[in-house]
This record gives sequence, structure tokens and C-alpha cells, in this order.
Amino acid sequence: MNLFRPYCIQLLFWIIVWFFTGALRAEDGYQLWLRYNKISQPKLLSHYREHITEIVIQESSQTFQAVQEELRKGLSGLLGKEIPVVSSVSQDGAIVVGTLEQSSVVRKLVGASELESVGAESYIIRSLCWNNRMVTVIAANQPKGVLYGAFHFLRLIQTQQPLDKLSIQQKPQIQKRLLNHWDNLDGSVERGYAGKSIWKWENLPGKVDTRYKDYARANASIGINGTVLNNVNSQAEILTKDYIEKAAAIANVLRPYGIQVYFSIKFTSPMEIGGLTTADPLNMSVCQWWKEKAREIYQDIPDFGGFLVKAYSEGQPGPQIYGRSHADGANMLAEALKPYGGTVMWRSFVYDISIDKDRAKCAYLEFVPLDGKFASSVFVQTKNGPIDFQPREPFNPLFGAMPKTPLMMEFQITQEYTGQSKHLVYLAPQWKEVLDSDTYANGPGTLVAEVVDGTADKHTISGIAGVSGIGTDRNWTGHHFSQANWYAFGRLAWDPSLSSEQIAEEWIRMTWSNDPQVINPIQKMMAGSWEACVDYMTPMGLHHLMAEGHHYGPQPDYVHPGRNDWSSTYYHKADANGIGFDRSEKGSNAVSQYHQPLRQIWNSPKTCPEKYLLWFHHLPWDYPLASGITLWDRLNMHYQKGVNYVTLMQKEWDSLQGKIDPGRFEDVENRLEMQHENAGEWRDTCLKYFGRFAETQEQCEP
Ligand code: GCW
Repeated sequence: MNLFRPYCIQLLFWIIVWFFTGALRAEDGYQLWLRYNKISQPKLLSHYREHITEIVIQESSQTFQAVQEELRKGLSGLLGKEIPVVSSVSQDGAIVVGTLEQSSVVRKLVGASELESVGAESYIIRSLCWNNRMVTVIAANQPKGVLYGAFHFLRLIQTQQPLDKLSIQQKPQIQKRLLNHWDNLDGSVERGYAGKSIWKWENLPGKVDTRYKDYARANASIGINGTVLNNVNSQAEILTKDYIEKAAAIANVLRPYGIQVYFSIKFTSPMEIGGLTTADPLNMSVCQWWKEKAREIYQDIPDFGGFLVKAYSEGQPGPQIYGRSHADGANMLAEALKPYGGTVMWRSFVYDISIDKDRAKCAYLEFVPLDGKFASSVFVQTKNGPIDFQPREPFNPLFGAMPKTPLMMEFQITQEYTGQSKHLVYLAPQWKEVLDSDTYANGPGTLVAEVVDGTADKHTISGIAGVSGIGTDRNWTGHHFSQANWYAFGRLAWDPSLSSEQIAEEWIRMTWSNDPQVINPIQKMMAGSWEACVDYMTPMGLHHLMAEGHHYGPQPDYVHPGRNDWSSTYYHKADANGIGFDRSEKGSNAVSQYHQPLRQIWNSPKTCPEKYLLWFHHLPWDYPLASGITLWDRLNMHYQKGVNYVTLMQKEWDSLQGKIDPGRFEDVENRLEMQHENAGEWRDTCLKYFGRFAETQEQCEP
């Protein structure tokens, strides 16, 4: 007996250790921001337990099953006890969830007029006193709105907000909020850094991966309502019967979560899989083929969203082969989808430099003349900047130049040019900079966000797309912090006026911890991480200095053997006389594609903001900046500043040891170390290369 005693004490000791460190047990990031860990502060917990005692649901559609499942899972996790689902209010703390049409309780609590004006995806969450009972109602016109409301309600608890006196009304600012997967049918992902494609085409339709449902939950929780399953560098096979059936199986999982599926299509599909000899959009048999194809798709996927098209760009075929325009191609597809309400998203990512030697000008020159020629269900999907998802670009001048065409914004969530899954770079500030830019299209105060949400030009459709960074990695995105970019994309798509700080705080609280000692350092890390990346990669308006092909590290000396505009030297134009791309009136005159006063401000190096200086100007190395510092010295400062910030992020992160679960802590720690090393490489390689010119330059005439 005595011999046994020390073991018991030891066991007890370990049980106590296990209990108190329970919250820090290794996590792998799979749950994303939907962790639903039990609230640990007793006071808060009793507040929530008081306000949540039962879930009142009277509906049973698939979406309502999803709502019920999520609320049960979320609330039982957060509150640490089962919350019963009932069909009528029986006590204080009832959470009444439903639509006006189907739920008699909702009808009693909410006036029809309140919901009438808000639209299909909107919802209200309100604290009420009813029959002397304290209740919370989550109500909407459509089940989908209720689902969004339920996720919002869970978020309130996850971020530890009080639940009394709730009065929330939400409505998405942008209608189509899509992820674009650049996933190939062989399971690889173009510009994917988080493993393989999550779509297991070889197992579909028979075997449906359980991950699809978690994908749907995560997306619905941030309001994403559509997903393009395959790469814009498309393969015709996606339109074969087999693949339509496979996609239908995915669509069945996503549907209850309000997510429609879309395909990227290859323009020559009628020839490749349809046996036709042409893909000319004005040819009757081609039009007929697409109509038939649309019919076939909608038979299997009744809520199919539509087609995304990369045409006549980077080797993809397009209507131009037949002497037809982008509008001819897009309208033919729109006609085929019309009976079913499908949408066409025609990309403006084209740069035929026979049109203009400055790649940044090409899309504008091709697309602006087509404004007004697209069918009403066609979006022109446009990247945020005029080149290609660079760490920083001025906004794409197409925003504000095609008032008769709804422009769908395309952001890149996957970090092709921003350190891939090795660098911690929070991209919301980049997207905000673009969305908040004034195009001056209808006079001062016509923001890019307003062009995108349709209000600037009174469009009835609006859309935004993010190129997905999702893969089969256990944590979905490779870097744990890349999850923040997925999250932020969804939140900004819902409401572009949210601040990047606000979004970061929500995400941190849900993904890491509600402890201010964790929130503050992570906020700090994220806040400056994008600017740091710009600094150590491409400061002051530089762009496309990345290594050829993989686009990860620096290669400022790269010269493409065949295409000038695929060379780094084409973009920075460094020589003994200076550095930068002259896009002023004296140069390519790309400034003329912007409205006044931007055109004028950006045209002069004196007034052009430093962040765009070398985007618009070629300047001598000793060009004196307003601060009195020379351009070359300033460039050096930026590169160093970027690297310093990574050191700061490392310090902040190290301060969190013991406050973050060890699995995720170490993973991020290791990646920060890599980032630091690589940021240093960027600085050293670029400064060494530019220094060859800068430090031999003859001095400017005073
Ligand atoms: O950024 C470039 C990428 C290509 C991509 C292309 C595009 C899908 O390097 O990989 O192709 O843009 O957006 O079409």
C-alpha cells in the first residue's frame, strides 16, 4: 500500500498539470476560426449561460439542419453544456432562430416590415422581452440569412461580446462573394502552397470527403456564397459528363451552406470535347453546343453559378482567334446560361504587348472600348492592380473607366508574390488600400469599393473574388496566419468598410485567444506585416523583381530570353541613370488612364506618393526626396526597415511562448525564422544588384 502511494501522488500531480494546461494542448489549425473552446472566465460564462438556455427552431430544411448543427456544436463547446433544441419558447434565454415565413415565433417577435427591405441574405439579431421572457431572436427572410445570423451570433460569443441589448442588422454590400480555386483536375494547385487540391476528383462522385463540409462551414461563417472549383487555366474535361457529376456531388454538400459552384471553362471546349471544328462564338453550332452544355449542367446542378473565363491570355484560347471580341465571347456564354440565371465572369487579365509596350496599359486599352457591349449578366473580373498581384500596386485603372459594366474585383488570397506559405503577411491592409482608393470617376469620393459594390454606377449585380489559398494541409492554408487572409477576404467581401484592424482582432480572438496579452502582440505583428513585405521585396513602387517561374525569392537581374515583359529588368529599368518605370506623360503615359486629379498628382515625381514613385517614374539614384534624403539612401532604408519588422514580429511571437498551444507556436516560430532569413536575402540581393548602378552613377547637375 505504502509503495503504491508515491505513484498515486505522481499521477495526481500529472492530472492537475494536464487540467491546467488543457487549453494549451497542441492544436493543428484544422478548426480555423471555428474552435468553440469553452469560455474560461466564470463571470462571462455565467452571463452566456444566463442568456442562452434553449434554441427555438421550427424549420427543417437542409440549411436549417446546418444552422441547428452549428449552433449546437458552437454553443455546447463555448458554454460547456448541451443546449436543447425546442420548438417553442419555454424559458428566459431562448434563442429564437427562423424565417419570417416559416416560423410563427419569429413572426410574433419581428415585424414583417423590418425584414422586407433587407433582402435575401440579410438578418437581424435582437434582444427582446416577450411574455416576460428574455429572448434573443435571429431572423431573416431566407434560411441562408438565418445561417449567416447564426454564425454572427456565435462570433459574438467567441469574441466575448455581451449578449444583452443586442440590436444588429446586417446586409452584404456585395452580392457575389466568391473563392476562385486555381485547382487542376490532376489534384495540383497552381500557385497553391498548402498541399494538394481539396477536391478529390478521382474519388468523386462516389466518395465525398468529409472536409468539404468543413470547407462549407468555414466559408459560410464569413459570408462566402460561391466557389469556382477549377483553375482559370482550364481544361475542357471539366465540362464532360463525368466531371459534371463529380461537381454535383460537391455542390450537394455546399448547397445547405448557401454556396454555389462555378466552373472555369476553356473557350475551345466545343472543339476539344464536343467534336466541333470551331469555337467561334458567332457560329450557330458553337452557340448551340454551349446551350446544350448549360442545360446538361443545370440538370445535375440546379443552382449552378456560372462560368469564369480566362480568354486570350497566357496561352489560353479566346474569341480573338476568330477575330471576335471579348464581348462576343462573353455574350455568347451569357446567352447559354440565361435560362437558368447563371453568370459569366470574364477576366480582364490580358496583356498583349503588341497593343502597348507598357503591360500596365494593355487591359484598359482592350476593355474600355467594350464598355456597354457586354450582356447584363456578364461581369468583367479585374485584378486589383494593373500588373499582377504584386505586393503593392496602384489600383487598376479599369475601376472607374467602365461605368456600364459591372466589374468584379479579383484579389489574391494565396500569397504567390507575398512570401507564399513561408511569410506572415496579413493582406487585409493591401485590399483596404485598393478598396478605399478614390477613382474620381464621378467626381471626388468615387471609391473603388463603390465601383465594386455597384453603387457608383447603379448596377444591379456586384461581385468580388479571391484566389483561394486552400489546400490539403491539415491547417488548410500552410501558414497558420494565411488563414487570416481567407477570413479577411470573406469579411471584406461582406462589408468593404470594415477596418483591417477590426477584422484582425476578430480573427485573433477566435483563432488564438481572447487574452489581451495574446491579442496585442499578434495585432502588432499583423498590422505592419504587409508594409514590411513591400519594404523588403519591392519598396517605393518597384514591382515584379521575383524569381522567374516560382515567384518566391528575388531575381532583379532576370532577363527572359523571349519576352521582355517577363523580365525583372523590364519593370525596374535600373541603369546608371536611375531606376523605375516611366509611366508619366513623358514615358508610357499610363497615368492618362486615371481620372484627374490622380493623373496630375501621379504624373510628377514631386507630388507622386513615395509608395508609387518608381511605378510611375524613372529617377536618378541621387534624386532628392522631399525629406532631403536621396532616392538610393531611401531605398536602402526601406529594405532594412522591412527586415527589421520581421525581427520585431519574431520578438512579439516569442513573447507568446506558453500562452499559445505548442504545436501552432512552434510552427509559426519556424516560419518566422525562414521569413527573416529570406527577407534578408531580398534586401541583400536587391541592394547588391541596384548598388552596381547606384554607386557608380555620376552626380546629377545641381
Ligand atoms: O499571377 C499570374 C500567375 C499565373 C496565373 C495568372 C492568372 C492562373 O503567375 O499562375 O494563372 O496570373 O491570373 O491568370
